[in-house]
Amino acid sequence: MAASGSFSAGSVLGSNLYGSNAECNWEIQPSVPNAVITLTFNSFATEYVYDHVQVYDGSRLIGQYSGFNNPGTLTATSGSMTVIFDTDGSVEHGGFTAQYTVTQGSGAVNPINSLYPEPANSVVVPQQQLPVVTIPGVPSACQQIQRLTSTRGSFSSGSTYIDNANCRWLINAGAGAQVQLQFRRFEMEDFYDWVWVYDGPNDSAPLAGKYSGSSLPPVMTATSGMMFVKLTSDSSIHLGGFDAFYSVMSAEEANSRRIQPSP
Ligand SMILES: [Ca+2]
Repeated sequence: MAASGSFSAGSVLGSNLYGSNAECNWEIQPSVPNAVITLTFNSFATEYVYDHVQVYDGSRLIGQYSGFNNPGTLTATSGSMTVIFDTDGSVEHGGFTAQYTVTQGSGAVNPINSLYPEPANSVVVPQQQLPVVTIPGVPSACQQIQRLTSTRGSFSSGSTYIDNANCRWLINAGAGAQVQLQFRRFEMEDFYDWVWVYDGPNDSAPLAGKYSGSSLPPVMTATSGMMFVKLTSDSSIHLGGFDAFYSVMSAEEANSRRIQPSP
């Protein structure tokens, strides 16, 4: 392959799906000395577990990926990268698009998984700009984080959620502000499908609660200025999901309440 480019399986731009019983193989082997290969997935949708993508740095497996979780950006420092896409005989999705760039590394041994240093003499190949792609039939929040910036609003899983979902909403209220969340409808497959609420920008933040089943979760408040909500489901049985309403209390408002004397 050349020093930069892109490839895909299936067509996430249209309604085309990848094929069943496929084994596709891409090898990126630049002739650049100390080549550092950076691969970025622009979109990703495969059947969880059964249709998967493996990415190798030389002969070392970086990871195996499936479902709707975009693997993001992966880096190979061994001089070659191999991408293998295996599918089984049933259930197809839109597949993926990926682009790669090759830069010349410093020749220093890079620790595995660390970010590589940007050497002064590196040649960075301009990245090809791909359009933002969406997969038909999959809610946008289940493809990329849906960002909510109004001071109040609602969001929903839709009238039913999807299998193998990883849907994400981020309410960004700003520093000092608080976010209050109230569910108005809630129906998740008990134990197998969950809604997670975090007090912070992502799922590494403190967990405010995780909920399954059909009881309405309590009203929750995030005090960090951001609230992250995630819906995950397994590969079978999808129910009604949820509708939720949120409102933001500004830093000033939160502060004035804080200094009020207790009753
Ligand atoms: Ca399920």
